[in-house]
Amino acid sequence: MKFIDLRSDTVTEPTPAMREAMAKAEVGDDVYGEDPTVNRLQELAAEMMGKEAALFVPSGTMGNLASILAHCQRGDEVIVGDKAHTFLYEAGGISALGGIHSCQLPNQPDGTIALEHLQAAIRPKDIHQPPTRLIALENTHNRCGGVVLSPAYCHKVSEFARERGILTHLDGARIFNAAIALGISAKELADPFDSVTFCLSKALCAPVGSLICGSRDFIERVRRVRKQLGGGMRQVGVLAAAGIVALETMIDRLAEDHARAKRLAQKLEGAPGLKIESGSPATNMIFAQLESGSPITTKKVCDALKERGVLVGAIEPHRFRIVVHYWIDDAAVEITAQAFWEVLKTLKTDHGA
Ligand code: TLP
Repeated sequence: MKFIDLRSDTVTEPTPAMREAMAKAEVGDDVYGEDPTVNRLQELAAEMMGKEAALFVPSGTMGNLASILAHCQRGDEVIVGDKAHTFLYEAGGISALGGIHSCQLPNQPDGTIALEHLQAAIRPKDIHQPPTRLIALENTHNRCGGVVLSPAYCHKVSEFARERGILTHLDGARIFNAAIALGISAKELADPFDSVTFCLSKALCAPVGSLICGSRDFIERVRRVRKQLGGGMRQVGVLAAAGIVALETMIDRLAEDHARAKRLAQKLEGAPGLKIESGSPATNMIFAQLESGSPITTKKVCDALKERGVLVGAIEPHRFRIVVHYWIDDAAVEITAQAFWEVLKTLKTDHGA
């Protein structure tokens, strides 16, 4: 059975154009810096983010990890949101591998961290305390609903950080979704930050890879960290070739995913016991909730949806994440909405509600 898979945009498979580019890619040994396709991808990425240089890494997780390790020494502190991917879903890599202390500040529902919280968290010069070295933000913010951080807010945070000699990093795994939603370039969103990572293997459909972008000096340090982590790859132009297709052809069409996500949310509106979160979807992710305390859980709904060929994310007992991407067409939107209504009606009847 071929599923309609809305668990994540990470499930996207490469397009035929990507597979063709991969088959034809010119390659070399990238640890020697001699893979022409990787070099081309890195130049393109740096240019699109308005940074001096870029480095290809196998995943978004390694992109954030290597960036934070290159910015911080052991015992330094990085400020992250308490709903940040780096904090929740990266297996504690920065502490386990880098001895880096994290300070988690509350993410507001709009994905920001309040400036007054940042202000209160900056460490004084005191040998008892880990020095605040870095502030990391996320755009779009996944766990906060795929919401978009504005360039104005990001500039405020980066000015605040710069005045205090603190560096800034952006987890821009889905920076192009944010840019398309705002109708501005990714460069404008990357501009406030010392470093940015973004992913090729989410909504852009490439099979593997992320780029870290920043100053030439920073990228040289990151290259060394990538080697330490075992992420130095050899004839990796076969993967970079798909990344080039992603950057050249897959960005503008993200608007279609956002429009389909809106349409699907509208169709789900009013389904028994289901509430679409306010403001959702901001980009390609719909977040929806069942009444808390209800015996109908997301797990039960997901199991029943699966039998109808639809997969969605049960990210909490009563909270769904439904992610629209390239492989979700209009027919898939219809089928998903219909399956949701049927399953929720049936479960409601079964539970005598
Ligand atoms: N996120 C995945 C899961 O890990 C939750 C998903 O399905 O959304 N930053 C952000 C904001 C992300 O959402 C992700 C992946 C990453 C980094 C890590 O990327 P990968 O999976 O390439 O290591």
